[in-house]
Amino acid sequence: MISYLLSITTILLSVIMKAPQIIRIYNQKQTGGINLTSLLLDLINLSTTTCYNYTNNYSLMAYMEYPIILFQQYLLIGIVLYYNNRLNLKVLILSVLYVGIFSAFVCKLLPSSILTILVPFGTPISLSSKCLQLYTIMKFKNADSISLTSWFISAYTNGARIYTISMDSADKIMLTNFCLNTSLSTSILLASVYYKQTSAKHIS
Ligand SMILES: *[C@@H]1O[C@H](CO)[C@@H](O)[C@H](O)[C@H]1NC(C)=O
Ligand SMILES: *[C@@H]1O[C@H](CO)[C@@H](O)[C@H](O)[C@H]1NC(C)=O
Ligand SMILES: *[C@@H]1O[C@H](CO)[C@@H](O)[C@H](O)[C@H]1NC(C)=O
Ligand SMILES: CC(=O)N[C@H]1CO[C@H](CO)[C@@H](O)[C@@H]1O
Repeated sequence: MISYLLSITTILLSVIMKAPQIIRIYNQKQTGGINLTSLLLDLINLSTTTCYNYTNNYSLMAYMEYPIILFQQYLLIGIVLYYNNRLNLKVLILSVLYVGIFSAFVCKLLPSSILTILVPFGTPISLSSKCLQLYTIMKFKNADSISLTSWFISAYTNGARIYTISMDSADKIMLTNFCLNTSLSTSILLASVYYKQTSAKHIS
């Protein structure tokens, strides 16, 4: 019963995970505390996962959340580039390159065995993405544009997976992966709460 509730809320929440972050940046018209490299690492992870699932003919319903999160990630990176005035020729060229590679995998012009090699890198990529984000907040002592809701959802969904995995398979590697992910998301959440409060005191 608890497992079932956790699974349902995890799917529902992960589908809207990035939206609060996009809305916050849009409202603030700035990106203080956000690390672009971290967002790009997330993009790589999400793209490989989506492509891999697609080329393996899994039913779309089984991995529906990935393309939805991927779409939000495009919006998020787009809005961050926009408010940093970085929508330039270099970004255009890189986007074309990205779309080309992505389409080549989807159309099976590139062998899906490459994706099979890339998938295990998802874990270190996702962990380094979070480390970079945490490091940026601590270094600049700034979390102004960080969405607490998005990072709460991230901590919650990863935490819920620890519970569901320990209930059904108790796979040690996956448990370690989700424990690390949960601690990093929680650290980012706590660091953001802390630096939002200190910067609020500065202003008043
Ligand atoms: C993101 O992190 C990388 C590596 O630490 C750093 O080089 C880059 O300047 C950071 N970007 C922002 C916007 O802080
Ligand atoms: C997926 O389906 C296509 C066409 O139905 C087939 O050619 C391909 O081998 C399948 N791929 C896998 C990994 O099952
Ligand atoms: C990155 O990939 C790993 C392994 O495939 C996955 O567990 C994790 O949820 C992914 N992270 C994101 C942000 O999608
Ligand atoms: C439904 C399904 O099998 N999804 C898979 C998508 O790809 C990731 C790897 O990145 C697998 O962990 C999922 O099981």
